[in-house]
Formats: sequence, structure tokens, C-alpha cells
Amino acid sequence: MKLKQADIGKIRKAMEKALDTKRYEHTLGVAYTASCLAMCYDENVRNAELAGLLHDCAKCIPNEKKIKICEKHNILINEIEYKNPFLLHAKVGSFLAMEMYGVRDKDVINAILNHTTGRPGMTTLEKIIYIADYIEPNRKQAPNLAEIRKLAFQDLDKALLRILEDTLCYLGSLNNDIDPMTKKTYEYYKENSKGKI
Ligand code: DGI
Ligand code: FE
Ligand code: FE
Repeated sequence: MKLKQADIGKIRKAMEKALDTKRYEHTLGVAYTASCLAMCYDENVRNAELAGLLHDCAKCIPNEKKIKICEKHNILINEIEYKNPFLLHAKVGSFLAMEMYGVRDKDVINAILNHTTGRPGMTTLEKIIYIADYIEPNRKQAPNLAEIRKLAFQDLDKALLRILEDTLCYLGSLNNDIDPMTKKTYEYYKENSKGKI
């Protein structure tokens, strides 16, 4: 299926097909949570829903195929991504959002592109998708979840920093490879929080 224009209803149906049941439920959770955060922070609600629906659109593509798509379309793969190809679902997802699902809005594309590692200087929509991915109702295992869920509707940057801290701590405890961007994002928002109460 190739859409000329990003149609929310058609994209929802396409996600139901492209994803397994759990990932589809998670996707709907992210779309609804992102919409609520957009209402809270005066962001475009439709863009939040669209980015939420599409953020994991490449999640169920097998790793070898994700690598092939990147190689075919000149999408750079770093060393950490070669070793941990699941990370590529963000890059491949943003590519598919443009090529298959008719998304043209740059902010929506970037919110999908940066939803796993974040990046320094994220836009409000990028932060909303990053945070909604972590707090949506179907996520149950993360530590401090109740607190972070509340914080998300009070202070977006504080919630972002808490999630980055907890994610780095979790990845460190498992001895997982850290993508340079995940670390850069954390350092940027740590520095950014200084001087703010
Ligand atoms: O696709 P989702 O599971 O909904 O969420 P996601 O795209 O944010 O991916 C979440 C996982 O990615 C989570 O277990 C933390 C992990 N992650 C984030 N940054 C890095 C990372 N994993 C590794 N190995 N390195 C990273 O830098
Ligand atoms: Fe993801
Ligand atoms: Fe997700």
C-alpha cells in the first residue's frame, strides 16, 4: 500500500496489518497519549496522533530487511546500529512514513526518526512522541512509571530527562551498547536542566 496523502484512518488500518497485536496496541496507546500531551502543550494534535501511529511502523520488519532498506536508500548505519539492528526501526520508520504513508511534515518525520535515541534540541512534537512511547498505558515494566506519567503533563523537559536517565541506567545494567546519540541527548538535557528548578 502506498498513500499519496497521510490519512489517519488508512494509516491506522495499515498499522493493524503491518504490526503484531501487541505492537499495534502499543501504537494506539502512543497515538492517544501523544494526542493528550499535544493538547496539554498547545501542539498540533493531528501531527501528534499521526507520528504516534507511525513511530513503530518498521518495528516488525526483520532485521536483515531493515539493513537492506537502509543500504538500498543510502540511509547511514552506525556501528552500534549494525550490532543492534532493532535500533534501525526509527530510521527505516521515518523513511517509510515519507515513502509509503504520504507524510510530508518534517516535524512528524523527525519525531519518528528520533523516537528511540532522542536528539539534542528536540522540538515539542519530538519530545511528545519520545515521552508518549515510554508512558503509554500498555507499558507496565518501567521503574518510576507513575511518577513520570504525572510529570509528563506538568513539565515536558523534566519528564524527558527522567526517562533518559532511567533508560541509560537500564541499558548500563544490561551492559547493552549505547548509541552515541542516546548519550548526547542525555548530556544535552542534563546541562539544559541546570539553573532550572
Ligand atoms: O520501539 P519501542 O520498544 O516502543 O521503544 P523504543 O523505540 O524507544 O525502543 C526502546 C528500547 O530501545 C528500550 O529498551 C531502550 C532501547 N534503547 C534506547 N537507546 C538505546 C537503546 N538500546 C541500545 N542498545 N542502545 C541505545 O542507545
Ligand atoms: Fe520504537
Ligand atoms: Fe514504541
